[in-house]
Amino acid sequence: MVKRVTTLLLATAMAAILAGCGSGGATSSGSGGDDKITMGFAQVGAESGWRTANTKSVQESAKAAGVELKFSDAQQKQENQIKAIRSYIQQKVDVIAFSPVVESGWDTVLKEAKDAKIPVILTDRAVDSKDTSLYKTFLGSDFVEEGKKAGQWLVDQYKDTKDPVNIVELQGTTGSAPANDRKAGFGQVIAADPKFKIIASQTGDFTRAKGKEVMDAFLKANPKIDVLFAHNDDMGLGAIEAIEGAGKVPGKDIKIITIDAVHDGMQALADGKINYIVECSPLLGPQLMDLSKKVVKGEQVPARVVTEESAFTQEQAKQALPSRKY
Ligand code: GZL
Repeated sequence: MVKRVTTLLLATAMAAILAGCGSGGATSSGSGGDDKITMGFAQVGAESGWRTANTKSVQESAKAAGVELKFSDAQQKQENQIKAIRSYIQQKVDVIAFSPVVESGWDTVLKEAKDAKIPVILTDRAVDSKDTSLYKTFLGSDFVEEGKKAGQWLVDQYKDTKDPVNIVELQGTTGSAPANDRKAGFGQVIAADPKFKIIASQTGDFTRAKGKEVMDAFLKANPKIDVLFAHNDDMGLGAIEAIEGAGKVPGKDIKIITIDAVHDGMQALADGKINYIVECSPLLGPQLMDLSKKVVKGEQVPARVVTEESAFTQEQAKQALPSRKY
């Protein structure tokens, strides 16, 4: 009798220990339940209207999907994102997602996540790691395509003139995928005609304040500016303040093309101060949560998920504004 009871107790104890070893995710994060997962999300910062909308989408989608979200804001510093990822590894989250502030310098920390058997999802921005096994998928826009759309609008607008078209460019954060790729796509398209000249190009770090500051300098140094290409709405909105401060009319004296299509940008477009906006959707939350649940279960996911987006003229902005979600 005693022998049978001991065997039963041992078997029960063994079963309990095995259950606790799980996948290193749901059970070890102490979140209980089998399909409830914990996500560590390392956000870039809060630099723009786009980022604010993206953060809202991630937080609301996590709640709706029953995903326990640990969230950090890196104030646009790579070292802060790396620290956050390391802390998520320590906490043994089930999945890590982040938007890399710049493309380079991620291999070491991503290898640490891989060694800890925690899957990583890139969202919004990409990394230039050669080892694509360091992350499960990249969910976000095609920034080269966005730059090309911006360039094509300009080519179409100036198809009937041979005069030089002087362009100034406000680049996004130096070294970031959107800045590198938008510049490349735009440059590829306007290279078709030598009348298009980028006479000045500098980073405005995706912020309104820096966009205004750099546009002020562009205006002082360049008497004839025909076009501004800004890599996001926020820098374009800052530039509008500088252009008006210089006594010029934005959208008329200087044509303005931006990328994002956040509310304030679309309002300026509808008001005629911006001429064309290429959309870059920040609403990545729902897809991110779906992909995260799949990778935690060990299911296959596409290596690349490109978000759908369009572009807007001034007329189209007037029609679209009332129903915009951000
Ligand atoms: C693009 C995103 C960029 C936006 C900016 O997906 O990374 O960062 O275009 C934001 O507005 O700051």
